[in-house]
Amino acid sequence: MSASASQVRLYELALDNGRSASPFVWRIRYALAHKGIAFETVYLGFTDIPTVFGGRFKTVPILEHGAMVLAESWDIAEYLERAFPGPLLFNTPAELALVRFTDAWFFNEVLKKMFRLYVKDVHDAARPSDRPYFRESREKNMKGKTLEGFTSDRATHLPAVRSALAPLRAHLLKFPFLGGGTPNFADYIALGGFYWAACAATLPLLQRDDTLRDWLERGFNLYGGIAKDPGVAPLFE
Ligand SMILES: N[C@@H](CCC(=O)N[C@@H](CS)C(=O)NCC(=O)O)C(=O)O
Repeated sequence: MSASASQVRLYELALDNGRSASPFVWRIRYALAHKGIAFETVYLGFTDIPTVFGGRFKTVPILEHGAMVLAESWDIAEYLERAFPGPLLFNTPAELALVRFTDAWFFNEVLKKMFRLYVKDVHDAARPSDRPYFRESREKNMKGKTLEGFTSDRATHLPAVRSALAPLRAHLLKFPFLGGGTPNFADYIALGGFYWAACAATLPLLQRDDTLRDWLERGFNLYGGIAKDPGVAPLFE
């Protein structure tokens, strides 16, 4: 059996409502769809991660493909590109480099701010058996605050997240996707972040008239409606 014909398994993070909710997992779900790779999902809770593969990995996504097992979303994306034919995720090294820049920008300027807004919501949406671990591991970085204390004034942080999104809005007024005429891994990185927020959020992230709406709609509808999920919380006020 060739490497590409053996079974692909993606280890994902499951919330109590059964949804797969991790921005890092979602970029890989999109990448697999982009390349047309069939895969099987293995759902893990936070506290299940150390119980698979002898505790080798601390985070999901984890990808298993024949004898190859790896974590870290960028390593997985680059592996998929090498191991599978089909549409390229990165058409040139320059595209890959720019997508890496987009990822660094999105993580530092947007995703970290979203984590700040939604950390308690993620706790509340996690499987009950994961909640004590999630609370303890996150509160360690909150300088003595509880999840409740840390997020009690979270609405005051909304304007900062919304204005951090200005570069996305400016670009998407000119192009249908971050990748230009067609979506690329930069779109998948950002869309994964928004889908993750929608899975747990109890506070809408965006204003009703935010111009990101059309791109989000297009992005969630890609690949037969990959992230179209009427059951998630509204992203818009
Ligand atoms: N750098 C990693 C980050 C992955 C990551 O942080 N995953 C989170 C879920 S969003 C996780 O598995 N956390 C496990 C934990 O907090 O114990 C990647 O790109 O894959």
